[in-house]
Order: sequence, then C-alpha cells, then structure tokens
Amino acid sequence: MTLKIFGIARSRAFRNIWLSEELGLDYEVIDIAPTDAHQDERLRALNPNARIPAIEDEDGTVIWESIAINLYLAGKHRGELSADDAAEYGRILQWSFWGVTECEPNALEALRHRMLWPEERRVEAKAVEALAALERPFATLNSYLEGRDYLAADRFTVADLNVASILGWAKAAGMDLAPYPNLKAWLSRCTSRPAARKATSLMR
Ligand SMILES: N[C@@H](CCC(=O)N[C@@H](CS)C(=O)NCC(=O)O)C(=O)O
Repeated sequence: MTLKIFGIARSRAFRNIWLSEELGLDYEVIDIAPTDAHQDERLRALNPNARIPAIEDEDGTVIWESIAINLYLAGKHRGELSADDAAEYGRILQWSFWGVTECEPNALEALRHRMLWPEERRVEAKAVEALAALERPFATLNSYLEGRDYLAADRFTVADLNVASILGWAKAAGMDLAPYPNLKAWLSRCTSRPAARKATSLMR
C-alpha cells in the first residue's frame, strides 16, 4: 500500500503533497474537495472532524491535521527536512505552531474575502483587516531572517515548508511583501523548489 493523501492540492493538502514530493514518497491523492469533505464516508472513517487533509500511511497509520501530518512524515522518513538534534526539533515545532496560530487564521480570512468565496460573500474591509493583522508577525519573521536563509536550521526543513505554505496564502491574497524583504526572499526560496512547483502544478 502507498501513502494515501485525502484532499486536493487546492486545499491544505497542498502542504502534504509538497512534503511528499520533497521526500520522494510514492503517494496517491484521493480527490476530496473541501465542499464535499463533510459527507465523504471514506474521509469520515479516517477523520472524525470530516475535514481534509487526512492521510492513511502505507502501514495503515491514519493522521489528520495538515501540520501534524507533515511533522509525522518528516520525522518518520528523517533526512535533511527533519531535525538533526533536539534544538532543531524545538525550532521546527516552534515555527510550525507559530505559523498555524499567529498567521493562518488571518491569511485564510484574507484569501476567503479576496479569492475563495463567491463575490457576493466577500467583504473587502475584512480582507484589509486580516492583512493588517499579519503585519506584526510578518515583521517578526522578517527580523528573524536577517542573516538567515531558513527558519529552524541552516537548511530547508519541514518548518520552512509548513510556514511557507501558510504565508503563501497571504501573498496570494495580495499582501504587500515589499516591507519584508528577508521574508519575501525566503518565501521565494521555499516556493521555487522543484517539489513546491510540482505540488503547485497539481492545483490546476
Ligand atoms: N486545522 C485543520 C483544518 C482542516 C480544514 O479546515 N480543512 C478544510 C479544507 S483546507 C476543510 O476540510 N473544509 C471543509 C469543511 O470544513 O467541511 C488542518 O490543518 O488540517
């Protein structure tokens, strides 16, 4: 059995597909769109929240929560993307949780009101408000990246992938990255990787 990723590239499953590409895993995407997630019996059997993504690994292990899936896969397969020592592991967790708690809600809110939701549901003021709330964490990350290329180590790790997959939403929603040159360069470094490009191509 190969790794099964339940979801579509145009959802949080993107980050799991990107990581699977980075790791060179043999994987299969079981297409379930966000709009169908709650009624899909295959998904409900795996994830009691009935949300995508969820994975069923080759040995039958089931994990849901997109960032947990990535931490699990990186930890399982080891190598460059996972931690070499406890300090790197701590920083991988730190930045991954930071992305989810400090950035993801506002990045998603902005994306909904600029792109995801139908025009009649969008409220431009909500997008503007959400992007404004990202200025503080973006400034924090920009400062941290002064003199650094990556978040948790001197190489690209799963922490970079997790955070870049979240911050990419803010960029897609029109966030001006010019005030954050270190962040902008880092995001481009991450998203120009061949594995990221492959995952992006699956969105179409
Ligand atoms: N915290 C969860 C969020 C999962 C989530 O909300 N997924 C969305 C798609 S990206 C979904 O399944 N929406 C459909 C629904 O909530 O019914 C994760 O990171 O996996």
